[in-house]
Order: sequence, then C-alpha cells, then structure tokens
Amino acid sequence: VGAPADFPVRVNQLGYLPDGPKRATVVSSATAPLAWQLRDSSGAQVASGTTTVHGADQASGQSTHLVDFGAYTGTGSGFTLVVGGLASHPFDISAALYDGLRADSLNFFYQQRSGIAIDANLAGGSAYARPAGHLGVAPNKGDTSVPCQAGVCDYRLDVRGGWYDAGDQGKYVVNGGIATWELVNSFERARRSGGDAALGDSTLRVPERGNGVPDVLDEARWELDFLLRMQVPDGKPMAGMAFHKIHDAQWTALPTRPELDDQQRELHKPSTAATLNLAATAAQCARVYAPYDAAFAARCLDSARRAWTAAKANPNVLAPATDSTGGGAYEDADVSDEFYWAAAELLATTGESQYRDAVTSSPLHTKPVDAFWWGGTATLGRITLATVPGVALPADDVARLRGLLTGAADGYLSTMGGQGYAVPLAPDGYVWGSNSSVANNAMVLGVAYDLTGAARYRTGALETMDYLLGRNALDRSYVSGYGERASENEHHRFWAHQNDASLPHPPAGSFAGGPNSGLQDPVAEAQLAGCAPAACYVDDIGSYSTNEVAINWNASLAWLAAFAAERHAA
Ligand code: 9MR
Repeated sequence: VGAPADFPVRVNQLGYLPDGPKRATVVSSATAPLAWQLRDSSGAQVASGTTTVHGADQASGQSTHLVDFGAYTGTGSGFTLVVGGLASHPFDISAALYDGLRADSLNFFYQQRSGIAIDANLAGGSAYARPAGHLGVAPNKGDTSVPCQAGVCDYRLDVRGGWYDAGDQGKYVVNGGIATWELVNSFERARRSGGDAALGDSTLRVPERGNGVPDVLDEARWELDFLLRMQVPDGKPMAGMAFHKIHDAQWTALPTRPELDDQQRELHKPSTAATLNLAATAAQCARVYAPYDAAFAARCLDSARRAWTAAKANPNVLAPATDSTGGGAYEDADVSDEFYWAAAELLATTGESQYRDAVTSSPLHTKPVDAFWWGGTATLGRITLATVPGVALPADDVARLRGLLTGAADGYLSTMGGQGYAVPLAPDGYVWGSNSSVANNAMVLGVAYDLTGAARYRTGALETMDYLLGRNALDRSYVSGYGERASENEHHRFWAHQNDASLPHPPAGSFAGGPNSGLQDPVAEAQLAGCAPAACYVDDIGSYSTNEVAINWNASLAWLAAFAAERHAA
C-alpha cells in the first residue's frame, strides 16, 4: 500500500470514538464510487465498502468522495483506511481518544502564564521551563507598576499575571474575557452533564493542583485575577471601567523570551468593550467559584457590578483600530453585544430586575443566534441564559433562546452536510483565526446536544474535531502533537524553534489559527497566492495570519476536547 506525501485519504489523524461518527474524505476526481478497506495494525482487513461521490468542494477546491465506516465497532490503534491502493495516516479507535487533548489544550494556558516561573514538571519537559516574565525584573519594564500611554492616566497600576494573548506578550481584556468565559463555561456545563470530575482538582498540570478547587478553575483564575487588576481604581477618572489592554510600546522581535523583553509596557485607554468583558466574566466568576471560594466570588461580583455601572455611564468609549503599535488593536465599534452578554451573566448570577430589563430590552434578545468571536459576544450570553438552571427570565424567553440555539446548530449541520469536508463554516468564512470560527460553531452544536440530547448535534461537534485534526483540504492536524502530520511551527516568541534551535516547538495541544484567505502576512502573501479558502495556510512561524496561537482559540479547542472526552453510556 503506497503512502504519498499528501495522503489523499483524509482522516481524523488522532482517530475516532467507538460510539462516535467515523467518516473520511478522499480526494479523487473519479466519477464512480471507489472501494475502501479499513485495516487494523496488522494490515488485516476489518471492514470494507464503497465511497459516496461528493464531487466539487468549494472551500477546498477539491473533488471529493466520502467514506462512512461508522458500522465498525472495534477498537485499537494503528488502523488505516485504504482507497485505490493508497492508505491514510494511521489512527486509533478508542473511548480514551480525547483524554490527552483535554489536558494538553488546557496546559497551553499554564504555559502562556505571565508573572510566574514555568515549571518543567508541569510543562512537559525542561525545554518549556522559563523564568517568570514581566514581574518588573530587568530587563522587563512591567507588569508590576505600569504607566499609561501619554495622556491616558497619571498613575501606575500593578497588572501582573494573566496569560499572554498569543505569539505576542500583550494582555488584552477583550480577548482575555472570551477565553476565560469559555474555560469557566466548560466547567459549568460539565458540572451539569456529570462530567466535571474530569476537570476537577488534580486532573491537570497546574501549580495549584491539590488545593481542593477544580484545576480548570485554578487556571481560569490566573486570568480573572489579572482582569480584576485592569479595573480603574475608585477615586480615579472613569473608576470602574477596565483598561483596554497592556502591551509593549513597540512590537518585539521573534524570538523574544518573556523575561528578556526590554520594551516599556503601557496601559491603553479604558474602553466600554473591555469593561463589559470584565463585567461578564466577573459575574460568571461570582456564580461558578462561589462553592469553592466565597470571598473571591464576592470580590468578582463587586467588580462586575462596578464595571456594569461604569459601562452604563460610559456606553460608547470605543477602542480604535489604529492602536496597533506594539500590540493588537482588538478594536470594536459595536458594543451592544457586550452589553447583552454582561447583562445576561449578571442576571444569571443575581436574578436582579435591573439586569433582566437590560436583557429583555436588547434587540439582540430576540434575534437569531449569530456566530460568536472576541468582537461578537451576544451568543455567549444566550448560552448562559439558555443553560444555567433557574435564570430569572419568563419560561417563554428561555424556551425561545433554546430554540434559537438549536436552530443555529441545525444551520451548522446543514452547512456541514453540503461539503466534502464536513466543516461548520461557509466557504467565505475562512478569515484570520478560522479554526476558532469552526470550533466556536461546534461549541453551539455541543450546547444543542446538551439542551436536547439529539445525537445529530454530538455527531456534528465530533466531526468538527475530525476537520481540525486532519480531515481537511491540507491533510493537516492543526493541533501540535496530535496527529501524524500536525502543525509545529506556530507563530510564538518563545516556542520559536523554527527561528532558534535552542528554543522548543509549541507544546502539544497548541492550536493554529488556521486557513485565512486574506493572506495578511508576508509569508502567506509569498507562498499562498491563488489558494482555495480552506487551503490558505502555511505551517511557518512567520505566517502570523494563518499560523499563530491565541488564548481565545485554544479555549474553544479545550471546551470541545472536554466535551468529546466525556464518556457516554452505550
Ligand atoms: O484574532 C484577531 C483577528 O480576529 C484579527 O483579524 C487580527 C488582526 O487585528 O488580530 C487577531 O488577534 C491578534 C491580536 O491582535 C494580537 N495578538 C495575536 C492575536 C492573534 O493573531
């Protein structure tokens, strides 16, 4: 059996769950069905059948056939799928398939921590260990006493901690908000589905393991503590608002180890969007952390209330797109969705009528569910209102929101069904961070499964993992360490092995941004001209617009991995 460089038989390179869907895509222009064989690790045929001709796939620009070997019920490792004499990458069929990814996709956050030394034993080897970054130790100029940009404030703030956003070492409240919400929501939903033990204390590699608090909440708290520090103190102008971001005055070179960053760090002007991200995540914190640390939960609630009040008083302080020297802009010209999200979280936590009024008077409350991302967060609020038990809304409202969420999920299933590679994303959706668009839409499929128990939604969420782990236009797993042909050169200032052999590759569980038809960096421009949307990706450290990592992206992967790892009774 041959094995060409680009395997035309595209599978989830990690594998399949025994009780999940098992489909593959074959790149072939044959107009008649082809014979396929499933072989075990000894090469013995264990199942066979014929493909279904799908034909042209718009996103990839490829001619495709589909294989469904879902009737096979065996387990093991080293399976291959063979079509026309050509084999796929080897893969497993196992109920434990996603256990490793659940842990590693969350360990990514530990390794992105600012303000703490990264321990080799927790980070998966000495290559990943490093001294604490940005604690005011030379040559660092932050983050324990950070000045504002000119004219923004006349005092300094201690904004240590949190996670570095991505391949850069900026810390942005807007993106920290959605990432934190997704991790905490992953735990909140698992507690309802009975899967929370797998995210509980001493399940992850975090320094706080053994403290009696679920480890995923320990990890999220590292960021929550930072978000709370970003709030303008009482007695200062715009008290209660949150600074939009803190980062270097100039972009640093690649590589730059965190503890060797010598740039001045600066606080950027408070924004309504950042303030509402703080309000939303701090309100969620108050609800979810209450059983473990009542004092912290109370501090979160106080901060959330003050942020909400400050945002109401300053409803249109917008972060500009032009503020992108030394860090990302995270600009946002429409904060109606952030208002809705924050009101939803405050309502779910407090039940108070002021927040209910804000929810029910928002036009977003009755609109169809739209895709969520860092700049569009209404659906995060909808998920909370539709899933948290006992939310103080009329039953009709909750039922309608649930219907809107399952309606969006059915839309994603229909999008998947029309494609050669079952992706819950339209062919024109391959923008910067497309893998997170895909993963976020799959989260809605997971929510729909939780709400209804209908198997088709779980199938959709799991087939999305197939796409991310190799069943795609490029025969590529976008998750480092997972799959035979996985990304390994994601854009990062410390995991910069491609530029400096003394530094490591990104650790297992790091998630690449994915295909971006905009070709928004020099490497993509030079190497990807003319690419089909789903093929506009290059595993090169210089391609930050297709191959960066980011906390908001890894958070969706972690949510999905935890969902996929949950065991289901037969
Ligand atoms: O994820 C962001 C994407 O939606 C934007 O199009 C892009 C350009 O503004 O920025 C992305 O976010 C980056 C941020 O600005 C800086 N840190 C790295 C982020 C991921 O590339």
